[in-house]
Amino acid sequence: MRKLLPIFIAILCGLATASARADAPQELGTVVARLDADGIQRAAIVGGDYFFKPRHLVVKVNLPVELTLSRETGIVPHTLVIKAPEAGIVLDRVLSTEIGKVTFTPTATGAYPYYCRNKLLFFKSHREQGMEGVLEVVP
Ligand SMILES: [Cu+2]
Repeated sequence: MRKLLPIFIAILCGLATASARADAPQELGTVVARLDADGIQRAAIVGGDYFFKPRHLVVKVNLPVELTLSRETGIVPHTLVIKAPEAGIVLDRVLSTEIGKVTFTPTATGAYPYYCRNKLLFFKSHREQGMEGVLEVVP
């Protein structure tokens, strides 16, 4: 499996690029961050009622990541939280319809959840309603 992972990622990358090009509204399952010539990995996460696109984002360890964050239009406020200090990633951002950027450098491989921490009194949390994804840090 470990040897097949790069091939698997390459295929997923191709699929993600293809669907992004088509600008299709369907949910993107897995996205591999694009490694730009300046050595920065770039990807976008969009939040909506009640989901994140993508649900699975793959980045490489020890290379800076620049995430573009936004949310779809609507009245429900959303956030993006990642609590992985063991990997050098601690984020807590309110998502806006205007694009915001965050940067970090993941320092440990693993799978770290990202989620929306919002919850309206008596209702299920947004996380429980589906606003959860996985940031996977790979070698
Ligand atoms: Cu939310």
